[in-house]
Amino acid sequence: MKVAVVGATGLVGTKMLQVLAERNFPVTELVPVASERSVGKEVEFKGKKYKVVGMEEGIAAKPAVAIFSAGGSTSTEWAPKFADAGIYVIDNSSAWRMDPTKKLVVPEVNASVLTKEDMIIANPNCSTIQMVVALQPLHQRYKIKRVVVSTYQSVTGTGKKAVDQLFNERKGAEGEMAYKYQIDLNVIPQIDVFLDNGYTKEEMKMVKETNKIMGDDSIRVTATTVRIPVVGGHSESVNVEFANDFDLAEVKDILSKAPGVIVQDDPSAQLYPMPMWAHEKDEVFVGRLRRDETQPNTLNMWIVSDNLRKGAATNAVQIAEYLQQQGIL
Ligand code: 2RA
Repeated sequence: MKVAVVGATGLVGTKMLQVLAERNFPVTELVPVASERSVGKEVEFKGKKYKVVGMEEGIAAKPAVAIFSAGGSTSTEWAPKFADAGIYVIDNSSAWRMDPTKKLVVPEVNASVLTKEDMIIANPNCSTIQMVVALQPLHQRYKIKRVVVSTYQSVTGTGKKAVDQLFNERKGAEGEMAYKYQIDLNVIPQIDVFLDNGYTKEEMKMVKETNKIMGDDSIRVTATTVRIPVVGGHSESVNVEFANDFDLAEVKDILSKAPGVIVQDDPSAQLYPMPMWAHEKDEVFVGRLRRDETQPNTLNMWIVSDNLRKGAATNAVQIAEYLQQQGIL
């Protein structure tokens, strides 16, 4: 199958190429697409070199599917043009996520909403993806009423410029700033811009996207999203109130059997999820499972995942795999 990766030279685009190769997605020909300044560069895929082409050329190549990670404005402009040419688009930007005519998909949770009419499919925000993978199986059993989440997000979530800022600061070197403040030896309680309600855009993404993916607007979500000086892997402290009481052993059992989840939870061995262990893994790691003793039916948990993989590239490739399994691609 001919597959285009739009934004092929960026951090997420590069990860998409890696994940497509590793998961053996049946790519017969790769069409790497990027902005004008990257056209002509080469990217490597499965030991072969491919020349990066521009948008028009990407459409003319007629891939079956285009996986986009090129930013919101590029997606707004170009995803419909690819779709009009009969090319399925899986888009990693925020451009289409809350569009009521587009599906927002985490395959473990709601792949079944997809039909062959969905020419543009939205890939959710990284911090939302890893949370809903762990919440969905518990929601099915105990029905979630409310979620309070605080995130600890790594700098790869911002992009290459932020990674450079962190390493420059560690070396004591000057360089461009991705953040308003120093990130090394610091914690920044702001991800994306502030909105009128005092929350950041990232926080409201976690609220709205969770409701849309889980298909349940009755779940109340409140979030505080925070940038920390970790290179890769997002962590989340999640407090979940259920309508029904739960049994902790059963929670562990449900999560251990849930698709895409690995439970790492053994206080006696100091075993819990950490970004360094989630690195280059496709799963969502869950631990620190314990009852919130301050109110009934409430669970505390700690969720970690590789934000460039399950939080972006892997989730997008899994959507493509699902379309292929369904005979849509
Ligand atoms: C971040 N959620 O970590 C973003 C990336 N999509 O900043």
